[in-house]
Amino acid sequence: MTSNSLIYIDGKLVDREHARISVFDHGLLYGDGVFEGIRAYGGRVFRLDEHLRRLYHSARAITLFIPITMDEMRRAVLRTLRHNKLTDAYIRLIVTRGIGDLGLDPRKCPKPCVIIIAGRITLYPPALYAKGMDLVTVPTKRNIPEALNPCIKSLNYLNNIMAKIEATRADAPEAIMLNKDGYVAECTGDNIFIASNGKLVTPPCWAGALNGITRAAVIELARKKLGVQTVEDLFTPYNVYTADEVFLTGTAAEVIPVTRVDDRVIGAGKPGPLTRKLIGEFRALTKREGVKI
Ligand code: PXG
Repeated sequence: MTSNSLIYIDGKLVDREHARISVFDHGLLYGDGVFEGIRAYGGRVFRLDEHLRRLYHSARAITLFIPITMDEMRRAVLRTLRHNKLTDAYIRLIVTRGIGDLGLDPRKCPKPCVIIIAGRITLYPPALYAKGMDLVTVPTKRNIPEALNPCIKSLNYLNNIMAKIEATRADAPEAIMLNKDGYVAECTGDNIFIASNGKLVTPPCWAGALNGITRAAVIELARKKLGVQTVEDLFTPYNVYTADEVFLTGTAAEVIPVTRVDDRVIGAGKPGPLTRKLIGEFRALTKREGVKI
């Protein structure tokens, strides 16, 4: 991010050095808030309305009232991008519960805080797309939906951070997280797909996966563009080890091949044909779609 970047806070664009929030903000004190990670490609914001819908749904689920309408939020995102002269960018949208006291009660937080940061994105190295990445299954289980539903993109990412630490210790860039029943849920910041016998499978959201925007786009592309049967279903690590192809999807990663999981070689040990086609289709989609900045 450049040093002169402008951050949107509650309707104002302020210099990065002056972009501050209170130590009494419950976003900091309790991880009480929601967020989105969005990307712009070539002057267009990819699936902006889908991201906004998910943000407002996450907020509703935690009874957080966002003080501006979705339309105003859309305009605020575009304005922040324009003022930062960004055409290819990563956009972090954050809504915190706002300033309260040193107690959990959100009723003490009268005014949620809306923050929009637009900057550059850190991507996986290109070599990983050519060779495929190594994953490990980590001991930390995905949050159970009955406690904190993984469909809520909340500011409390400790569950994913614990898993990420475990992956890093095993020298892997991403972790497979299982749900409490031992089924594959997702990764720390990406959704997972397996391909077996020409069919694609991804875990259903109720099994502990975020309703990924890239995931939805890939399901659509696989069905409509490639004519590949794509279903949401439960599967286990065994199904991952014995799949023909495995890949991850996410705003930062797009579509990224996986060629090793827990020391098992996946398929032929290199990115498979379906994965490669989807990488191409997804990149083409990001070039032709999106809300103009
Ligand atoms: N699962 C989780 C837990 C996520 O946080 C995804 C899946 C993929 O969803 P989308 O909608 O992006 O296809 C996410 C999204 C980062 C970063 O900086 C992480 C995400 C998005 C953007 C950036 O690591 N996670």
